[in-house]
Amino acid sequence: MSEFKLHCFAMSGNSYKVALFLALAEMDWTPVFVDYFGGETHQEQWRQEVNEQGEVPVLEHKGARFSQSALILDYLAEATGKFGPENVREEQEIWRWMLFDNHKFTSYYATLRFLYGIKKTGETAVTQFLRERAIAAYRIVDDHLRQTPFLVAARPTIADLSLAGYVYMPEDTGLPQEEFLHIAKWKDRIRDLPGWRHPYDLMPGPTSL
Ligand SMILES: N[C@@H](CCC(=O)N[C@@H](CS)C(=O)NCC(=O)O)C(=O)O
Repeated sequence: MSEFKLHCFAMSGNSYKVALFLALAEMDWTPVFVDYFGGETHQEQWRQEVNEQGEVPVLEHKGARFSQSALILDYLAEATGKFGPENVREEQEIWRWMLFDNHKFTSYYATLRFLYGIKKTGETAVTQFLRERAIAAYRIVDDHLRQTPFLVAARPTIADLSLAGYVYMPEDTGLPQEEFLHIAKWKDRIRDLPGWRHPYDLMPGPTSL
């Protein structure tokens, strides 16, 4: 039996943050497919047995269950000694970027992708609003990456893995990707890390609706 189990599905960028950690760190892990589009995370039994918050990713390790990707990444860094901070200042910076990611960088982009790129709602006031917010967050990250190869250090940390959740997803979201040159180079640097794999190759389940 694998040391780690990750409840996830291919199109979940939040799950990819954790799957990417496990792949890059060469951990012994197994994905457990969650039928999100079939409503599994809304089922009472799933919520009771897996996550009362109704979300993936959920990581199982040594009989305990963890949810919230940032917390899981922090747990994994601590448990494995990989991709974590080397001092308190770095730890603070990692959390500053992971919180920004959860509130803005991933959050607006993932919701835009879900509506515009996956459900194909077409352009609406909501997608316009989400795109504006996503672009504002992307500009901040792009500007930051002008000065540094990875978000908080010269090496990749869990902050990079958190923000990388959705950046390799192929769906068109109408974001002007050509504007974000430093994000593009950062994506290449992460893609070049040994063990990197695309989300759709790492996690099970459909890759379109
Ligand atoms: N802040 C959470 C977000 C997790 C999240 O939104 N997961 C999505 C899949 S990518 C989900 O399970 N959503 C369930 C729902 O909204 O009903 C994290 O980083 O783990």
